[in-house]
Amino acid sequence: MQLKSIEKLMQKFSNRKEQLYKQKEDGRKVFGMFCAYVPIEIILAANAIPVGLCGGKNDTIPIAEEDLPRNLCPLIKSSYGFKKAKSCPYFEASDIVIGETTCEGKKKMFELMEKLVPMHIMHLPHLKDEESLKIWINEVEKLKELVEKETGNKITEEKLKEAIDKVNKLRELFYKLYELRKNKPVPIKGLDVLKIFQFAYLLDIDDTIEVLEDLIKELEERVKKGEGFEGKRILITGCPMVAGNNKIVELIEEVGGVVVGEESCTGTRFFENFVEGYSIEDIAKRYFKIPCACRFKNDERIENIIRLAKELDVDGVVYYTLQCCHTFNIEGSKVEEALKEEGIPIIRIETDYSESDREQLKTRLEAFIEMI
Ligand code: BJ8
Repeated sequence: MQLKSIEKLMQKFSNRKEQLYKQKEDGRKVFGMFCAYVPIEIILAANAIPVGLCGGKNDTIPIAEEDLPRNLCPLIKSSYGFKKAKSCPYFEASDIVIGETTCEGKKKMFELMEKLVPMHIMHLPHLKDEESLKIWINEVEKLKELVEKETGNKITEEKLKEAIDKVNKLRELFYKLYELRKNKPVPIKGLDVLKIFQFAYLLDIDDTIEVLEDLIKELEERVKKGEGFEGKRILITGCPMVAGNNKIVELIEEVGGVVVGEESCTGTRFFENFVEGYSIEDIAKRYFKIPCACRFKNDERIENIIRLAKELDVDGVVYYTLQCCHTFNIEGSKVEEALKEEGIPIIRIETDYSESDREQLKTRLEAFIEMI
């Protein structure tokens, strides 16, 4: 029961490298990014291209460990390894890379990475008060200046409005997708949705919008016919699962679960909240709200998880942490406590990009799914 829109997504992804290099030849600048906090509206408004660079593969970790400690988050090592090995076409296409002060590991890795590629670091304050918001608005202003300088293109009010409307449209489509996933049976598997989020960081935004529009129509048809997937309904929450890292979703769906939602940067943190207005300040305010565990006192995230679990009517929550990701790991205790109070079953999983724990994780997830 493969969806035509997912086939189209895969097709677009396989053509993306060629398309990106062609866009570069045509004079468009490429901005690499490591985080959902980078406001892509600014990049698009200067006719430049944003691409996500977070690494999701184990292969590049050994070369990264020549410079980085072994006990470090695999996402950080994989990303650094891709640059060091020059093996990622998106990295190699990037004219400049935007980093940000989110977690300790990424921040310090950027200090090494800036020897390999031109970088610009955005200061994301970890507090959520008014003073911090001012700092962040200023950071977004600075990004605008940098993007204008790098591209030689002025970000006019009109261009900014166009970009804001486009990214909001993308968000609206993701909201619709989440609405459709409330249905029983759920019309789409979690693994297909994960691919959409992963590729949304890499594809041309117009292509992602096209795929999502087709997908919504296909899913509406499925819902009308009562078609879809049965199984224990699971919400995943935690670290992002970037391209190459599908292990947990694959396992959940192998053992009788079906992922119906993701509270993650390859999930709701990517699209929730519209930019409400057309100024730099409006853009900054939307991104400032992203509830990443690297922020101090992140109760909105816990509220979101409970809300999503109820809205999507899940049977259980899989809390997923990458090894050595202290922020998400520690916040997991608060999430676990809050979910237990609500009577929502939760399992906490910590893993890396290797396959060595696959069988062990499968056994634990199988037991969890049987129990809920
Ligand atoms: S907004 S989640 S994309 S920082 S998993 S590298 S936090 S040690 S990726 Fe993230 Fe931005 Fe937050 Fe989203 Fe560090 Fe944790 Fe590794 Fe992480």
